[in-house]
Amino acid sequence: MPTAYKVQFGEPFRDQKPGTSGLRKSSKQFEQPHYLESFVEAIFRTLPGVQGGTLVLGGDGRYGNRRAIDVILRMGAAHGLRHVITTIDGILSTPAASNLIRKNNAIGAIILSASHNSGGPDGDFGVKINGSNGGPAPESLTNAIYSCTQNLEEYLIVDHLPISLKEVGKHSIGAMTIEVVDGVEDYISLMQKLFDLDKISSFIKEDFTIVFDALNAVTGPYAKRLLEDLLQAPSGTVRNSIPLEDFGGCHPDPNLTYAKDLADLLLKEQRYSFGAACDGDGDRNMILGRACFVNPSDSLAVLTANASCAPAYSSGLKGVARSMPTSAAVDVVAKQLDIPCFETPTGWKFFGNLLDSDRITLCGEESFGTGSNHVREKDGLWAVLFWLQILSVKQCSVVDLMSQHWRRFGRHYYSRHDYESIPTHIAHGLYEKFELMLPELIGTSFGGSSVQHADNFSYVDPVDSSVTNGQGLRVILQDGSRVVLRLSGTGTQGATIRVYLEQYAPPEANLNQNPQLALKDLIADFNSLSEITSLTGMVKPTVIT
Ligand code: VG1
Ligand code: CO
Repeated sequence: MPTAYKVQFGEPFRDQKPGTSGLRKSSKQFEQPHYLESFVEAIFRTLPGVQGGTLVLGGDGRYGNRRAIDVILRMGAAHGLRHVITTIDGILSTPAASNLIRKNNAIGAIILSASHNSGGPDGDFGVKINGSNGGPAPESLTNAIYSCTQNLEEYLIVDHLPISLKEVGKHSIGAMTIEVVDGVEDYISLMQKLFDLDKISSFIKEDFTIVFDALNAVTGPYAKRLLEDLLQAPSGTVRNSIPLEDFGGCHPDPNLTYAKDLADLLLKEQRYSFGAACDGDGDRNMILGRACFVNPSDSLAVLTANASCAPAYSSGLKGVARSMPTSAAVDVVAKQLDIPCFETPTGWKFFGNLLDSDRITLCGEESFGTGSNHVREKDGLWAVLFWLQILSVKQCSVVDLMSQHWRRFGRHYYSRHDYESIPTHIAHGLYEKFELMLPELIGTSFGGSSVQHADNFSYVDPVDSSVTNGQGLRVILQDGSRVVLRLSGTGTQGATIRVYLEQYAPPEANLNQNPQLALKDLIADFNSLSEITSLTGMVKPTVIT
């Protein structure tokens, strides 16, 4: 039995505050001596059930994944974990990790990923912590982990050579067993339970061509097995399918800017009927049809309206939820279905209580995230299958499904403008200045309507009554349009300002406008009030979605 010993590192690291989704920093920062260890020590001191418990461990394969797995195994053994479940090559998507936690009654997971941020020695690394329900740790836990790091000067570890992750098998470090499982299998069998894959398979064989871009990140092996083996899509359907440490230099963020090759195939060349991509850790999805981009807020609304097409949801939905900046497209559907619709702060952790208490079945975010009660994370490939399932039942194209949807429910024109890598003091200054303006905005004219309500969103969890303040500035207009301003909690360089714009057009209105044109008055009024161009020195956003 290797003996546990303490390593002292002197000054505590004061900057280990988890953001929207775990601790995310540059790979360089994580490579500082003792940096990763300090955060992991805080997790092991704080996460309930470590002594004698089972932990799920893996990541999206980015640079640093393997080293972190070795360190966490050695520290886990020192802290008395009984069992660790990890995967071949340590490759594990975020939704698959959530499933493994739930299947194995684990105390939680440590997921090594900076999600949609770039990877490699010059990119980002991240450590996400999930709890025993399978979902991202709630704020109470991440706050406790952070405060633990503030006084931490030492950590507990054992010496051990790296465990081979090349094949399925069992190993041990002292009393702790390490089970290397195939990270893909359990996830695939979950998908087989939720969807009628035969139906999808026949549909895509009838001249409905599909393409998927894994962006050299974690979903490659999952998508290959699902789409090419099970659905029998032609080989090569899954592009960039091998997870690479630096994602081949690309940004594993499935949007029109960073998944441009895929977007060109569908929108410009119009070579396929359906296209999709997922992010670094497999929890996000982008859905495209021939000449049709599906806005993620609309995607949640479409899944909700057509949920009964999938066997898993054929008996109806308990309710739905969306994050505050996500458009109200799903609200309109929920109203027609007569089911509850909740509005939560940004970040998947806020859906956990609603899912656990069975108040909702589906939920989503504008940031290309959709999911259901099958796990406690957003799930990229699940969304892809769900879309294919609906299309296979309706026997229609993406563009037809979208236009039918808007004709029935109306359309929420929607866009998000991101201003990335802004000096922190400038971004915070702009935010604070706009917050101070909010009370005076009420009653004034804005974007062709007038301001009815303006505040900084605060959330009372309907299940445990916990309160979360300061979740984004909202300006709500008389006609239901909204402008929301938030600062990102996932960036690693300077600050990122996100501006979310939304305007509703009823079923009888013109539903085929370009969103940037439909929203131009809102955009112009926000830009001039916030002085975003002069304050940031940027004439246009870095990314427009
Ligand atoms: C972003 C998104 C948010 C999402 C979060 C984590 O956060 O806006 O909706 O939950 O990323 O996604 P922020 O604070 O940068 O806006 V992921 O794919 O990192 O797990
Ligand atoms: Co992600």
